[in-house]
Amino acid sequence: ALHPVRRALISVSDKTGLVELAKALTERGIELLSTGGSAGMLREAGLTVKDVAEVTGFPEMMDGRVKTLHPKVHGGLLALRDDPTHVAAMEAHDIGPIDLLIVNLYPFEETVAKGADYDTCIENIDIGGPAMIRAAAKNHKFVNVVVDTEDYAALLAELDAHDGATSYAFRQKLAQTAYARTGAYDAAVSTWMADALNDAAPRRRVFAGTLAQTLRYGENPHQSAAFYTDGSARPGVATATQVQGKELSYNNINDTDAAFELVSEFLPANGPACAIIKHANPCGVARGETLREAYTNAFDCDRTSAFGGIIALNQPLDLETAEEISQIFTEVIIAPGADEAAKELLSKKKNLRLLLTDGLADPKTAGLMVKQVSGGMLVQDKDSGHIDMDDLKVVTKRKPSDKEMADLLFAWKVAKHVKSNAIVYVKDGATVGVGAGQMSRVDSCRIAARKAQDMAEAMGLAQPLTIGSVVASDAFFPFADGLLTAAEAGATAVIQPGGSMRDQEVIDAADEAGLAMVMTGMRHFRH
Ligand code: 93A
Repeated sequence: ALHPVRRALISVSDKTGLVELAKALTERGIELLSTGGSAGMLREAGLTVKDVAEVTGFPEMMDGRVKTLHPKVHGGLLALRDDPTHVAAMEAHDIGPIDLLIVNLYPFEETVAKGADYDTCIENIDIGGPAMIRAAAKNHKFVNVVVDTEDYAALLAELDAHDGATSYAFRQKLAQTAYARTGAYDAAVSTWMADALNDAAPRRRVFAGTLAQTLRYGENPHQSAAFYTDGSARPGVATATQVQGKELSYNNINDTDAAFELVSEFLPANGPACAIIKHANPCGVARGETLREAYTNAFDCDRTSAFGGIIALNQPLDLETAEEISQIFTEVIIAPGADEAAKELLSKKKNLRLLLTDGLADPKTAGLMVKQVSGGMLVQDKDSGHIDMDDLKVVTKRKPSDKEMADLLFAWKVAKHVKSNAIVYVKDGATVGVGAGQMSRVDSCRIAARKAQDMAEAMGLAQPLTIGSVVASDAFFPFADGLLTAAEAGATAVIQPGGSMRDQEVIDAADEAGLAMVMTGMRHFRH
């Protein structure tokens, strides 16, 4: 079902490529109708265009709130060209058919992202645009609707392939895209309003994203996958600029996100920090006097796992750190910037992806996490919980030393980003053993200690680095066994939420082993 395109209505906020498109349409003999700003730009470019106001017989009014909401427009979009009663109605009311609609909406999402005030956001809710888009999409049997500047080229190619007409399959695809756009647009409006209400009441929600990238495959090669972005301006994997290397994979995106969110816990003002991630868990996190030292300290936690890992830095990548990282194979580096010299060096590493962000992500910002289960979605606040020194309760006879305290707080921040059950040993501002994702806490304690033992052997050290370390547990110790395992591994201080029925038993065991222990009163499960 080829259908010729004779008349187009153009009404766009994003005027990218507008003049070129309109010229191309005019050259193909298509008559143009347009709204105020779009028409003005086209006339300036020397094109012939008819104002929608002239078609409707009404001026654009109420600050533009009413410009295209008129039967002469909507009748032209919705009329079934093969239905005699519709054709008769068009004739009776002097409604001309519109075969092509080019609309992109008021930039509501961008306005919100910019932090605009309430009234400005309200004014940027487009009403007439979505109404036309939905009308044209419904009538895709005859009408073409283009909502994305990126589809202009495909439209022209289609017109050329069919001598000024388009195919039904093409219009159907456009219509599907169009409804995805209006759906996402209203989702953005309702999400913004939910945030504005900010009263924790149960609320209907719509989750939508914009297709940013089709991925080669998902977690495994037999799964297809894509990356959808939510328009947030938060520094991170979705908004980073990829400087080099092949396309990120599904797992890369997931791990890069984990790495960057973790390293963002460490303010650059407190010194350089590095996180290395494998399978969404950190296999090394450290501070350092220099960025290079932060990296090598993180690397030394678990050199075996760090191979092919994802590295996040809390400061711009410099040459000496880039040189150090280049010693082994790394999948991705993400950092808030990079020196020219570092970029130059890495450019020789074809398989390494370098992603640069605009600063770090604020770990305290609120947001929602969505997790899919069969038959639905689980939605919760992002874990933006954090503790300060004042929130800690010393529960043992011995108080942690200042040095232990610094490492405890460091270990706690890392534990928040380790899959539960999480156990993190830290010494001198570097993880020395990470136990992740175990079904029993005591296993996580053992695994982390054994990994430290393995590293000591590999590095030819006299004793594992857990000797004289501190340990963090993401949730309370249900029994004393986990704590005792950590003490045996050489930990001298413990940080954990507390709240177990057997807290006293665990505290007694800590006292007996000479450990210092603090309780946070906050848990950091992560699954
Ligand atoms: O304020 S509106 O919701 N009322 C309308 O009737 C209407 N018609 C088109 N916004 C409306 N539009 C939007 O105006 C389009 O979706 C487009 O984003 C914008 C283009 O305006 P201009 O051509 O004046 O720049």
